[in-house]
Amino acid sequence: RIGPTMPMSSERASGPVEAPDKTVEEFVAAFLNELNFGQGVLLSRSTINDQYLALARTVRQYLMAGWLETGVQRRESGRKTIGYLSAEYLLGRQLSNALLATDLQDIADEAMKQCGIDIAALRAQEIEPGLGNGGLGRLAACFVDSLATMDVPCIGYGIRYEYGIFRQTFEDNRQVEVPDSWLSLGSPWEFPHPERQVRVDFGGRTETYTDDQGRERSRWIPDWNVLGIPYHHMVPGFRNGTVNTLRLWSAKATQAFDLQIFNSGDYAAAVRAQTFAENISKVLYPEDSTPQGKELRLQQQYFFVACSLHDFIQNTLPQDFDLRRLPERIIFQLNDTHPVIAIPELMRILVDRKGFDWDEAWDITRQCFAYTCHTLLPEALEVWSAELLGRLLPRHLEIIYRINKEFLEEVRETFPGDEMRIRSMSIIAEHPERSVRMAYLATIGSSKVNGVAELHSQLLRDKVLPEFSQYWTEKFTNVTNGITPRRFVFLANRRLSDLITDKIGSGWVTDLERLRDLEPYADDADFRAEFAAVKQANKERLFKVLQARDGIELPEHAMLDVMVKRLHEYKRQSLKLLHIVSTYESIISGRMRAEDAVPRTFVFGAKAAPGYHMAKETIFLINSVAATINADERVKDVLSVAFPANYNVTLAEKLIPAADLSEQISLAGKEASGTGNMKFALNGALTIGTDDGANVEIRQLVGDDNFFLFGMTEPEVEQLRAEGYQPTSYYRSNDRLRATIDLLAGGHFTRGDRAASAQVVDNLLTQDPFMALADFQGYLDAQDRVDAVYRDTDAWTRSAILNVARSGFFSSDRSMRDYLDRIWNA
Ligand code: CRA
Repeated sequence: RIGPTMPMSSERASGPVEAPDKTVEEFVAAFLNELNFGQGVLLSRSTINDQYLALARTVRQYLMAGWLETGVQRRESGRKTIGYLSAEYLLGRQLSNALLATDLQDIADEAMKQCGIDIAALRAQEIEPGLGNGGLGRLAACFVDSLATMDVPCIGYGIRYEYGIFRQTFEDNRQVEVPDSWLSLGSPWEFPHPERQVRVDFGGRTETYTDDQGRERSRWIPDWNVLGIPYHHMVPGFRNGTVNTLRLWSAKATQAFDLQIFNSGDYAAAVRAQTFAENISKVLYPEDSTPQGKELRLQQQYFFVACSLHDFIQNTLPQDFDLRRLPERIIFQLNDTHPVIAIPELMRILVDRKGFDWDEAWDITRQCFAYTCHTLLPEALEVWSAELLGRLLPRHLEIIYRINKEFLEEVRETFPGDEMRIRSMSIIAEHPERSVRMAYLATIGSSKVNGVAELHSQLLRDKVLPEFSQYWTEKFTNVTNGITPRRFVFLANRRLSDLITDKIGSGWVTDLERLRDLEPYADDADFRAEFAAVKQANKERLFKVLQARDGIELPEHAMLDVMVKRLHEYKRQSLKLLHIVSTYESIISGRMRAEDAVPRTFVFGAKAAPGYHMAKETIFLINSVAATINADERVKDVLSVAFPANYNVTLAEKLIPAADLSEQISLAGKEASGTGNMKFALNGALTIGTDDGANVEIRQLVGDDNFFLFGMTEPEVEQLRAEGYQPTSYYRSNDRLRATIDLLAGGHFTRGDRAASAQVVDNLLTQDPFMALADFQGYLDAQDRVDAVYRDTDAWTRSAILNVARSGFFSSDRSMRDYLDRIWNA
């Protein structure tokens, strides 16, 4: 308690915050307390949702002391903070992760049993926060997990979307999107802090004036604004007492808003104005690597970045902090270009608000940012029209122009007369309209730029930003992505975890390279039998989930061949489909006897961006093929195809541990990294894949014998494209390909309706932008090698064990160490 003689300087003066004891009795008491006093219900009258909320709040109690203590330490220590700026965090369910982090799983199980509650039903009650599209958003969630586990100061900044990634349903085999109202039953994991609201300005104009020292300056006269309300989430480290913070911003209308724009005294208009403001954090754009350049999206980006910078500078740093030392205290990591408007925003704060000279402000700013590029697709590199940027953020556009002017003058000094080069390095593009290349702004305004796998970083230097990587060799680096072993092995695959821990101890959970110690067990027949039994048990668990969730029935004994990721042409779900149809065609045409085939179950999981036509046609075709094959007695129990709707983190946790074969078959040079590939390898699936993204590193580590490689290399792809790629030549010269495509085109899977499959088929035959037909034969040959190894159970299991033992490199803890060493200097 704060006593009269106690110094007020220590934040601990308000008394210790203690967690309940880690006993079943205390847990039950805390739970009933939350149920009665938090939810206001009696156990006998409580619903599952009441119980879920009370359980979540009980677990929260065990994290609270650590959270508050971590906050005190962070403020007192003066250590550099990682400000992770990300428009997406694909968190997955929180309850199981919190129970895992606090080591309360068994106690909670027993406590719920004593209350007569089935804890599985409570776990199932949680709607996962799907505040991301795919890899990039899930990566952010893995990174904050690792930083907390490593006790590194980090604040994750992002947007509290009211609606996350849509829920996918299928109607007549077609994708139908349903809004994801994940907050509708209340989220026990967030802590709103309306008192820490931040005002964010938009629109208006700039004007020049002369300051009291006679300097010409510019200022922004905005014409509307919104409030950002922070919602804090705990990010618990793994059993280390550290709890970092994720701070997600929600938009709220200001009073001034309706007064300024709609000051007619019109009540309905005022309410409309409120809706307009609050739309900013309403919904996640469901586009994975294909931004549409929508105005609302730019509003979202500036909104969360402005809130976050303000929060750190005004509320997190000590009062009167000398901002010249800002780089000692923060590094903002830009998760792709989405938050890059932070660079001119920091310049605006320093120059317009804090009175810094331009040069000094620029020097500070560049040290405070680092940029990660996550793509190679040209259409994924964000470019904002200057007209739009100038209308929404006129002062920022002015700052960008000046950054560009000064940068180009610098380049001109190094390369006098090389106007071609200078134009190609300009942040401003002039065609087809004047626009701002956000990746260039990010590169110029950051201390470091990295790609997300070795091959990707190489191609980033050579193909995407070649002039910049020549100009600043040292600025460019690589950090290969990683995944958290806590969620994706320990939590998702308890059986495998127990088996591993039994042999090598539990240190691997926070030091994944220790999995190497499993290598000798690959040659141990007893261990192989146990390992295979774990895989089989995981399959049975998955089949129960799919049966309950989707009504899908699958055969018990078949190779489980899984392709889960966003639906995109470059990822080539259509190539997977060609393989399935080709196998099916071989059997029904009598070329192969069903008894001679290795029984396989193919599982797809994939959402398509709602506006991505070809992706949606592909989903339709996969579903149509699945329905036909599953109903065909000739291939019963030999071929099955499952496409459960709404693939998400929750389903991934069940699917990945059950998989035998991991499909990573993008066209070489297109997948920046992939992270699903790592999750599968660590759970003992073998990969069939191209030489692309992190597959390259997976194969190097697990060894050629334990990886099924096929397809063109990136240089071969480039060469073929240069020669003039003609998909029809493959169709004409390859009998199996022709038979496959003919069956697909002939209406066999679409009740005779040839038109229904025509768009995907014609696209493959006439354009095939991602060269599925060129890699078809290589893929089939690799699948034959898969079958051959799978027939030899011992050889297969041995390879699977070696995949686990040799994939420790792909822990996101290692990624974080690389960022700390190569980028953050922290
Ligand atoms: N779509 C890449 O395509 C990569 C992740 C995370 C992606 C993946 O290959 O594993 O990022 N790119 O680095 C992206 O979102 C904007 O670009 C992805 O998730």
